[in-house]
Order: sequence, then C-alpha cells, then structure tokens
Amino acid sequence: MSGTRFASVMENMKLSRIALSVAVVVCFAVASSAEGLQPEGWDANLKLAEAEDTNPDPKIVEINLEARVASLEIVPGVKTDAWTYNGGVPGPLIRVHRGDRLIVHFSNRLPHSTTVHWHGVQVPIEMDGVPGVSQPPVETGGSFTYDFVVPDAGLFWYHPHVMSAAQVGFGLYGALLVEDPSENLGIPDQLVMVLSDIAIEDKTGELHSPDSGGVLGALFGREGNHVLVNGRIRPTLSIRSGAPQRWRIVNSAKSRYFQLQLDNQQPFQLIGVDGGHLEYSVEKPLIVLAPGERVDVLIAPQVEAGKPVTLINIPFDRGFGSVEYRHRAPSRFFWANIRKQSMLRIPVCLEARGPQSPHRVSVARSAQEMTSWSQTSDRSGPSPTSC
Ligand SMILES: [Cu+2]
Repeated sequence: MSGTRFASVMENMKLSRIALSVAVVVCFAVASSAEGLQPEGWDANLKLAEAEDTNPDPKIVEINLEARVASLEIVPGVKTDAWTYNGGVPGPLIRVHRGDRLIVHFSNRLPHSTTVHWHGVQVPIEMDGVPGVSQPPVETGGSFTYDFVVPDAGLFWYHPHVMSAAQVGFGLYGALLVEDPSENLGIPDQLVMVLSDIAIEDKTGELHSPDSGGVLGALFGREGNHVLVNGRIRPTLSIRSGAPQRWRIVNSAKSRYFQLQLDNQQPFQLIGVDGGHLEYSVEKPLIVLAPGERVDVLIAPQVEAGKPVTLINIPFDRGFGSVEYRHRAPSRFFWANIRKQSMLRIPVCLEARGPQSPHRVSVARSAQEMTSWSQTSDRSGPSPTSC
C-alpha cells in the first residue's frame, strides 16, 4: 500500500483509537486483493496456457504461433488428432495491453492452407487474415508475420479464415486479451473462458467430418457432441464463497449458441461486451452468446461450503426448429467446488466490504457510479464496524 493511500484510509476512518489494529487488517486486505481472494490453485483446471513474449520491449509482444496437428485427450480415454495452435485446444492466450504492438510469427504445419484472423481487432487490411483479399493463404510449410498495434481494450479471439467452420471445428481458435492499463476494477481473480464444442467419435477419438450432421447441420449449423470450456469437458474451479471473480468469456464454437446460467440462480453482473465496457453494469440471470461474441461479467457465488454450484448451458431457441430437433437437456460446463478449508484461510471480515465487495458492483447503476467505483476502489477503506 502506498503512503498516500494509507494516509487516505486513515483519514477516512477518523477513529484514531482503533486505527492501528484496523490498519493491519487493511494492509492484509490490499495484499490479498493484489494476490486474489480465491484459494491457491483455484483455477488450475481451467487456466489457459499463455503465449510466450520473446521481446524485452514492454510495448511489444512478440510470439511464435504454429498451426499443427497434435494428439490430445479431449474425451477421456481416447486420443484425438486435433488441429491446434502451439499444440493446444484452445491455442495459447495472447495477453497484451492496449496500444501494444503485437508481432506474431505464424507458421503452418497443417495438411491444409490456413490464415489467422484477429476477430474484432481493428487491424490494417493486410493483417486481417482473409485469403484472396488481404493476403494469400499460408500453404503447408509456409509462414507469415502478423504485425499490428492493438488499439482497443477487450477480449478478442483468433481463428483461421480458410474453410473457417471446418478448421475452427477441428480446434483452431484462441483468445486475445487486450488489457487496459488504466482500468482498476479491484478484482484480481480473473478467468478467460473459451467456450466451444467439438465433434469426436467417442470410441475412437476421431474427428467427425466437417460436413456431418445431415440436414439439421446444413440448416442450423453443425454442433459438436462435446461442449468445452478452455478445451476441457466439465473441469472444476475451487472458489471461496462470496469472493468476486471476473469472467471474460468468448464463444468460439462454429455454430452453437450458448445460454449460460448458474444453477443456484445467482445472476451475473454484465460489465462489458464485444465493444468493451458498458456504461454501467447490468444484472443478467442468463447470458446468451452467439458464435464470436464475448462478455465480461462479475460474479461472487454465494454458496454453502461443500455444495457445488454449476455453470450450465441451456439450449437457446433461435426459432424454426433450432432446438426442437436437437438434444434439449442443459449441458454442464463445470462445477465450482467450495472448499471449506480454503474459506478459512482468509478472515471472514474481508468478505463483505472493501473494493472487492460484490455490493459495490450491484449498486453501480449509472456511468457516474461505475466511474466513481472504479476510480475510488484503491482509496476506499473498510468500514471500521464491518468486522
Ligand atoms: Cu471471426
């Protein structure tokens, strides 16, 4: 904690007699905040691999990205020859800051030509990855260097623009997170979730043909038989009840709509969409994501220790038979287990106060409030009576 912020907290409290003891708690709260409030390893089952930045310049992120077939165990017990970026489904999370220059040394080791398109990012046309328009396709064994400045903050994603549905369906997609250095939400526990599906023959692990699915596939889009979050089937998170988290979610499926709900009926606080932050947060019991869409949500699951809460996907009815002839049961994404011993690691008094409080989020009903909440989160100290 800086001296100025510490002084400000002290001044706000105006309770010199208990100031010393509270100050100790405050320092701990801020330290915890910087490190996050969730138990250690809480997101180990969901964490995305990140692309390695090989450039020492803090304003340049330079990475290597190779498209290649890799044998992965997506369905337990069988291997699938998936199409991958750097050997993973999804590809590595690329993390940059707004205004950074991103250089991607791309090479194609697939048995087919491909390109990389930067979905949602404002790039010069020659960097847009559209074969025959912005660049020739990158043939097998070929390479291409994408080099552009990222002008806007937000969650974006990358995928091929050659036989897009087939190649995305085989596993070629990844997230690009452009962070805003001036943003200060005070919620360090963040996840990037890449939602997708994949069509795999469960007994052999073989990928289905990209034109499978018969008439329904042709009419409504081809959906995989396994729903994935960060390339995994039903992974788990270990979370601390009441501690806020920020989820940045992208729908990377080639045609599936996702309609997300927490099975304890707790709403999401929607703070951003494709174009960046909303003017103010909106409470949403359900989140619908069409292919390519992104959302930025805050949640602070309030659940009893030992009782899991599950993120579920409810089939979304687009009309005209889009769900009537498909499997209608909700699919489960993951269980978030609340571990009792983890809850005990952090004092309970940190839970319902301070800049991390979910109440701060829910009361932000206007641009002014949202702004003041963001800007004052560092300076707002705890109420002396809260613990
Ligand atoms: Cu796209």
